[in-house]
Amino acid sequence: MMPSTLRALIFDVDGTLADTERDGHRIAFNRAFADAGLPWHWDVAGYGELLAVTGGRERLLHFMDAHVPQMAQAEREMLARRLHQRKTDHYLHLVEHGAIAWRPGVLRLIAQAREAGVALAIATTTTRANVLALLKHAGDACPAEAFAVLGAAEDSERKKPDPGIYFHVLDRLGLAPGQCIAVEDSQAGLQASRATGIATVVTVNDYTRLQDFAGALSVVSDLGEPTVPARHLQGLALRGACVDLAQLRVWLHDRDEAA
Ligand code: XBP
Ligand code: MG
Repeated sequence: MMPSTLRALIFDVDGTLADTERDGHRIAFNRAFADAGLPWHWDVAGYGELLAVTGGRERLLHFMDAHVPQMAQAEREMLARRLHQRKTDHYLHLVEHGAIAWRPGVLRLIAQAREAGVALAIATTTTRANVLALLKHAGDACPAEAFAVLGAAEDSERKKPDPGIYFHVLDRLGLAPGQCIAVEDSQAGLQASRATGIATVVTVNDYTRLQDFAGALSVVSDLGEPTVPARHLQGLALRGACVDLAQLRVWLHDRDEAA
């Protein structure tokens, strides 16, 4: 087997670049419900269950199936669209005002990849405006221009675990799956990336740590920083304190050896 050369890192967004769900999307949904005079409130635990449905509008429709079953389908879809637009406005406001924390090691690894000429891409099911706002808030550390491809909800008809967004990103990068590594935080994300054959590192969070990550290259607590080591949880072992390019290349090599 030809040894794989790492040419691109493909990052998921929600839960991977930053802890966006609990303190971002969830709050934004609740604000949209309040604006519309609806008595709905998504608490931290309940939102974790709703995350089984990927895509904010799809999540809303799923919730409405149980809570307003009497509402006509067309009306339900219109309400979901309106609430989701409002929710996006609130989310953008939260990001712009610094409510969202970047996860350990992400900006470090991105900087290292840029310096080494390893391409960067995004593969997310979230709305494009949300990604742009998140990147803008990171400033020079992570400008949108640093990403060769920015694949978002608008680029794939189906949401993860469907692999559509990963196929789109590979196509735009002009690379084979074996030349890339994806970083994901969830089982749905891992299923999407793995279905295209991309080796995937999982960084878990409170909403995803108990999910099934069989088939991941390695599962770690986060990407880690030299002074705040990541914890290895599953898959290929973590050799140092954090996930850097050298570690990713070793993992790709070890995977090839085992194949
Ligand atoms: C996670 C999602 C998204 C967000 C909400 O995306 O499923 O739907 O929860 O964003 P990923 P929207 O992990 O692939 O980044 O409301 O814009 O859908
Ligand atoms: Mg995610």
